[in-house]
Amino acid sequence: MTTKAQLQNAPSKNDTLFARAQKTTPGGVNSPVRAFRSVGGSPRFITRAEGPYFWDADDKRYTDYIGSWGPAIVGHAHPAVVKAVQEAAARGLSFGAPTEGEIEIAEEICRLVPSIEQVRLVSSGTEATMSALRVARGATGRDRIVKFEGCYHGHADSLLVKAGSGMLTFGNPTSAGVPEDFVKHTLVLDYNDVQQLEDAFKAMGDTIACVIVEPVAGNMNLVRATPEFLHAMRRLCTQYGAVLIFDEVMSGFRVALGGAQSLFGIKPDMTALGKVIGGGLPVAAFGGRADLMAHLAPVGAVYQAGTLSGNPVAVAAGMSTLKLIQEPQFYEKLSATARRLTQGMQHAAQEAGVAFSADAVGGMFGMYFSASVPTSYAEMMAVDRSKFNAFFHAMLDAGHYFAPAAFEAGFVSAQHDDAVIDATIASARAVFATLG
Ligand code: KE4
Repeated sequence: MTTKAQLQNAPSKNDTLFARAQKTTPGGVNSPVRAFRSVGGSPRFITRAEGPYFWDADDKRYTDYIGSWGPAIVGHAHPAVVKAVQEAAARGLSFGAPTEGEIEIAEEICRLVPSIEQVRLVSSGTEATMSALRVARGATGRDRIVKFEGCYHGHADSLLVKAGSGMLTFGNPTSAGVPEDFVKHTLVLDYNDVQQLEDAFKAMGDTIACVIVEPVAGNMNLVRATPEFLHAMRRLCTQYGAVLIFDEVMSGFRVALGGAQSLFGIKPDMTALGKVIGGGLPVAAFGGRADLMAHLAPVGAVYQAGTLSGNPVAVAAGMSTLKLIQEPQFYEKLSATARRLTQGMQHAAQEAGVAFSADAVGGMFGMYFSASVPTSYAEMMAVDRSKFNAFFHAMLDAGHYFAPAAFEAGFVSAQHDDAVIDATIASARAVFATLG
């Protein structure tokens, strides 16, 4: 008979699974951020999820504020999405041949994002941005690309770059295994720095193939782009014949039905999408002006391909999700939910005298242990990470699962109702009191 004391001292199932996972998979995870390296401790191995919740291997329930890093916008295991996947799977999992479902989702994406005249489906956001870059280079015949410090566009070699030493010097790899040669055409500038962007174009604008940007940054935690920044980017790309790529893998269908581009009223030349358009299964996409997309094989000379691109089961999940997010008031409610959370957290922190701020755009939010909302990468790097880590673990113990890193955004779903949000705020109030 196991005594209570023995039970309390028994290693958690999460710890056992984590130890086992590390024997066969580097870090025990299939994507680094999941390993809790930034916050310490063992990751939670999730066994099931429903609505705003998921449960770990010890059968502990959490309110989930990651939502699979964006895809779970309608809530986990939504009956309509599960049904669509089950019905599609019963018809076969993958054919390696075109299906009508791929036409339907392509038509829906083009209808919802007017800047996209033609679109190609792929299986990850990395593939989407990598392919969009290749189209831009193929269409312009230019090599140079511009990205911004703090923006993440997936792990394609030429995008794993940090800013060079000088302002207009080319980047250095952020990852081992990426040859200097692969990043020598990548210029890394400061997010929201209009002058620097102007200077770069003045210096080398006619050699720039494209600029790629997160129009609402979510990979240095949430940082809003200023309208001036994005409008200058649009003007300069047009003036110098560079392709403007909006990486909306995270912001697409997350901040608004038409993505961040609809909020800013800016028409990029190409857009990368992912996450929400797969509803949790692997669907991503890149698309834009028809004259650019015409460079893609088999029509044009820019090669790109994928065994599971447009997979019928994944497309069924994505299409079902795209239908649900078009329900009346979907984004009004989702934005109100995210705002309820961020405002409630700010009030709770203020009561405790903790330097804390928060922001939300549509259904994504940022929380910062700093007195004001960071507006740049440099300001973001100054937030109090140890306070965040203490907050993260205390909230995790209380059953609220936030991103296990200070520099990640958070996500709510249509199933996070007021009672769910208010329970999180109540827990946060107690945690802030210990941090004050
Ligand atoms: P994937 O290759 O992970 O599907 O997408 C890459 C990507 C591209 N562009 C943006 C704006 C993204 O946010 C991402 C991926 N986002 C991360 C969240 N920080 C995914 C989580 C992870 O890496 O495990």
